Amino acid sequence: MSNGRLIGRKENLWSRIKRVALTDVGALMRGLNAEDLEKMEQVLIEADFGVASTVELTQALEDEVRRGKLKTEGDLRTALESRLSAMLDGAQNPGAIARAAEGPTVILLVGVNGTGKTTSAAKLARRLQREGRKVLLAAADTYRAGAIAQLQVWADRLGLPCVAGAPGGDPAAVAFDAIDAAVSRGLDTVVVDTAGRLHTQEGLMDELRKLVRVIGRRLPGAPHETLLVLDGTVGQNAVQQGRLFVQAVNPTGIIVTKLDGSARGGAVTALRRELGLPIRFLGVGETVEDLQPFDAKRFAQHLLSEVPVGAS
Ligand SMILES: Nc1nc2c(ncn2[C@@H]2O[C@H](COP(=O)(O)OP(=O)(O)OP(=O)(O)O)[C@@H](O)[C@H]2O)c(=O)[nH]1
Ligand SMILES: [Mg+2]
Repeated sequence: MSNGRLIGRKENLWSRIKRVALTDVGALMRGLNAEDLEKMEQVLIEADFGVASTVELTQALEDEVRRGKLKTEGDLRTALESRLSAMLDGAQNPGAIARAAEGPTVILLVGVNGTGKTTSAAKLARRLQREGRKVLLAAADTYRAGAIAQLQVWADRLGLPCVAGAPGGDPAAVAFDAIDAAVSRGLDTVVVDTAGRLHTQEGLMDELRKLVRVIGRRLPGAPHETLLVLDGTVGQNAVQQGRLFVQAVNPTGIIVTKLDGSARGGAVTALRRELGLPIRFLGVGETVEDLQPFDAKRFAQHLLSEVPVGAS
């Protein structure tokens, strides 16, 4: 890692763009040249935007400069922010969780190990509980030792019922039982936590496909939401992981976690662009309150200024 990058990490994105790519004050008047653009691309790539988003952004800006639309640094910043916001925008109302027309609503959380599925299940349950829904948690990670107990602890804290099977048991059976329990107890929402790791990745995808199939057979139209939980600190790796889940279980949206602390949010743009799914929530800490519905405009502002996402 170069020293420049280390310095860059502490500096906000906009000052980095200015320092690296807009050194020549005449650049905006004469039009951005290949070198300016290359430098801007470099800054965005280093900030985890990914190649596709970076190229799209810089080309759009170059075009606007060429047409004489951006004359000052302020114009450029505003244009970048609004482009980013448009790229990030995905859902009409990212925080609105679907509701089944009939019977319980089933929400599935999927993702690789350690991304924050179980924590996000608890956060989401808390949010839905606050909206007046009657929530039941389902511990369908039967693979990892301790996973069931972890979800049960959250359920106890939130005062919510939790359905779990035996360790090593069939996760589809847990989901099936959870739906039955919700129906018989008159609960309207089932949040299903799943495993992040099995013996193999293909094994995990097969298990998730089966889980979705069984849930759909028990309750036509379910799962009503499948939320893909991705770790915002792992950059392009999250894009790679995400692709597997998109193919296997057709998620309805993304929760990007761990965007508190020092995480840079460029990866969120790459995820939105390359997975083609709406960003629905951001995880911004380890407590049940640390879940924010995604706001594209606000996030674009945060990205440029690099105020921590959790702070308002
Ligand atoms: N800082 C921060 N930590 C988080 C966030 N979400 C989850 N974590 C932490 O990340 C770790 C893993 O979270 P889990 O919810 O257990 O992740 P998981 O995806 O269920 O993991 P597996 O069950 O092993 O697949 C825990 O220490 C969480 O407290 C977040 O938004 N911010
Ligand atoms: Mg878990």
